Amino acid sequence: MRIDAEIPRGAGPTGPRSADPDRDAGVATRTRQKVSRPPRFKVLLHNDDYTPMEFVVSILEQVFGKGPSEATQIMLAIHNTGLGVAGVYVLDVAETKVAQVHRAAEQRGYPLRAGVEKE
Ligand code: TYC
Repeated sequence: MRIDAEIPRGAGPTGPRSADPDRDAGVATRTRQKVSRPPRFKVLLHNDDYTPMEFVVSILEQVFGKGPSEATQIMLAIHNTGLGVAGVYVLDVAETKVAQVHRAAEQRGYPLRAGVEKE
C-alpha cells in the first residue's frame, strides 16, 4: 500500500495556510525582525606616544566628520585616557574608516591604531 494515500491533502505542514490567528502573528513578527536596525559598531582610536596631536585632530575631522572643537576634545580625551570613540557606524562603514585611519597613519610613518567594537 502507498504510504501517502493515508495522508489527507492539505493536512501537513506544507498544506495551505490556515486561518489560525497565531500562525499569522508568527509571520508578522518575523517580518518585523528582518527590517530591524542593524547593529552599530564603535570606531576606537588608541593613544600612542608618537602620533602628533594635530594629525589625530585632522583624522577626526576628515575621516569622522567632526568639527575642529569636537575633534580636539576627542583627541585630548584619547591622549588622557588611552582610548576614545571616534564615531559609531554599521560594520562595513566602521571597518572602512579603520582602514582609512591606518592607511593615512602608515603613509606618514605614525603608529596610530584604530579598532572596531560592537556597541
Ligand atoms: N599622545 C599623542 C602625543 O602626545 C597624541 C595622540 C592622541 C596620539 C590621540 C594618538 O589617538 C591618539 N603626541
